[in-house]
Amino acid sequence: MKKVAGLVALAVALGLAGRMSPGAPAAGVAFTVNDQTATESLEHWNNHYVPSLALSEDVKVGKHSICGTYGFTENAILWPGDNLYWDLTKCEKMVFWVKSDQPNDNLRVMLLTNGFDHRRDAVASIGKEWKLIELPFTEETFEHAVGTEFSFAKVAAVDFYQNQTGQYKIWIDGLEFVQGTPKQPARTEAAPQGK
Ligand SMILES: [Ca+2]
Repeated sequence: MKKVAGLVALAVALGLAGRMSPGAPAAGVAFTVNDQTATESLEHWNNHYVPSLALSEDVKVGKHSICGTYGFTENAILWPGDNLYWDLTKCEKMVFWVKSDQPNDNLRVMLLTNGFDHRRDAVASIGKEWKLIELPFTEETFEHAVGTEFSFAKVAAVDFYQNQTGQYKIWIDGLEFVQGTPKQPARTEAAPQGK
């Protein structure tokens, strides 16, 4: 019950409570993040904090990007679904194309395990032209840690957070969690001779 209460608290913190039910992915399976699932529709986005969040035809990949005007501390959240988590230890990095109507040196990309109180942040610097951002899922890249419960194996949301004074129109496209290169199987040791 404690876990359920925590998730409800998380949902409330993220402003997701109104979206928890119809349309959620099949139980236990977080959707795979790629351009088709994450930046061709608003289905998995919570735009509570960026009311203008919408599809745009100003694109880098496919037919649509995700665009909105972000004020200081305003943020848009991509989430895997009710009671679901991404296990990012199975992925190498996240990539996305991004641009803004003016330079912004402090777009934070937050990985949230349990609301804003248990997370890690990376910082992206963006400009007026489309730029490819690659963020390996490592503590070095997501260098800013908050709280004690964060785990790359248990990520309940990815949050794009505008941490700079002003209003910035920001486009995000081609967002993808990239699978790591499979490791070579360990060399089989030669069977010991005799018994
Ligand atoms: Ca797209």
